[in-house]
Amino acid sequence: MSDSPAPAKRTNRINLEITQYRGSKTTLCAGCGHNAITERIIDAFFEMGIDPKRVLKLSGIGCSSKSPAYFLNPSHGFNSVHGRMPSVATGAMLANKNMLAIGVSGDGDTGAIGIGQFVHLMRRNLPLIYIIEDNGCYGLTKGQFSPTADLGSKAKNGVVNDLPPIDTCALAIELGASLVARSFSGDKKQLSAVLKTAIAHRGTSMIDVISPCVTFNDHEGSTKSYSYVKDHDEPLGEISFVPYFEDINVEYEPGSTTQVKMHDGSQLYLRKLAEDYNPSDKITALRTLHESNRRGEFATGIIYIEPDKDDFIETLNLVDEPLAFLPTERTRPGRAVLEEIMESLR
Ligand SMILES: Cc1ncc(C[n+]2csc(CCOP(=O)(O)OP(=O)(O)O)c2C)c(N)n1
Ligand code: SF4
Ligand SMILES: [Mg+2]
Repeated sequence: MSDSPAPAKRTNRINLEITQYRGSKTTLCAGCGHNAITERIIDAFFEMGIDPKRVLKLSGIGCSSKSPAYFLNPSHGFNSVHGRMPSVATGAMLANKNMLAIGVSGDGDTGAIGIGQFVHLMRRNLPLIYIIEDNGCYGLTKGQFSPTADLGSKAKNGVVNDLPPIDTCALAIELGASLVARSFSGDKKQLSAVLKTAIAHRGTSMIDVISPCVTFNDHEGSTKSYSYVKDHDEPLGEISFVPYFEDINVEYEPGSTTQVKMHDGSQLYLRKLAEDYNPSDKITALRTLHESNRRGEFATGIIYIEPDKDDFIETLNLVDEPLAFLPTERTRPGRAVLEEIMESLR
C-alpha cells in the first residue's frame, strides 16, 4: 500500500469542486450530441466560479429539454410545457433579477410549437442564456423533421425534406438578441469559449448548437450528422475568452483581432479568419449567415454581439431589489391609495 497522500481535489475560485456542478446520470442515448453540450456547460460554470445556487435552469420538452437534469444539481430548475420555456423564464427573471438563468431547448421546442414565444423573448433581450440543441429533428418522438432541417436533407426512412429551414441565429439577430452564436457539440474549445462569454454577458445569449441525434439523424444524406457537420463547419475565427478574475495577456496582431469588453469586465478576443468580419454589425452578421448558408456551410462562433444593449430588466426600469423580496406594503397599494386614484378619475 502506498503512503503518498491522495491528490488534492481541484476547486474553483469559490472553493467548489466540479462535483457540485454535475447533475444526475444522463438517460439520453450514448453518443447523443446533447450529452457533450451538458459536459461543456458543467465545465463552463465550474471554471467561471458561478455559485450553482444562483443559477436557474429552464427547459421545454424534448430529449434536449431533459438535459438540465444532467448538470448543476444544486441549482433551481423548472421543466416547462413544450415551447413555453420563454414565458416561464421571463416571469422568473422579473421576479428575481439576481438569478443567472440558463434555458435549454430543442429545434422543435423552439422552431415549431415555441416559435411565438421565442420571437418575443428575443426582442425583449431578457437576461438569459438560451441554448438550442439543434439536431434537425424531433428526437424524443422518433426523428420527424423539425423546422431547422435543411431543404433536401434525408430522413432515416428516405423521406426528403421539402421545406426551407428557419435560421434561428438570423432570426435572433434580426429581432434583438444581444449575443448570438452558433457552435457544434463536437467542438469542445469553441463551445466552451462561447458558453463562458454567455455567462459573462448581460442580455439574451442565443446559442444554436448543432448537436447530432445518433439514433434518428446521423446517416448519409442528413445535413445534421456528425460527419456532415464536421465537413461543413466554417468557424468565423478563433475565440479567446479571458474572465475578469484572470490576468492573462492575449497576444494579437492589431487589425486582425476584435476585442470586446464584456459587462462583468471579462475580455473577448475574436481573431478573424474572414477579413471584413465585424461581429458588432448586424448587416455583416446577417450577410455572413446568408452567404455561408448558400455555400451549404455552417458559420460558427460568435456571430453577433452588442455587450452594452439594455436588457429587459433595465428597459422596464424595475426597482433595485428583486420583486420577489419586496414586502407586501410595497407591492399592494393600500385602500387609501386606491381611493385617491379613484377620486382622481372622477
Ligand atoms: C403540447 C405538446 N405537443 C407535442 C408533444 C410531443 N413532443 C414531445 S418532444 C417533441 C419535439 C422534440 O423535438 P426537439 O425540441 O427538437 O427536441 P429533441 O428531442 O430533438 O432534442 C414533440 C413534438 C408534446 N410533448 N407536447
Ligand atoms: S433520440 Fe436522438 S436526440 Fe434523443 S437522446 Fe437519442 S440521440 Fe439524443
Ligand atoms: Mg431536435
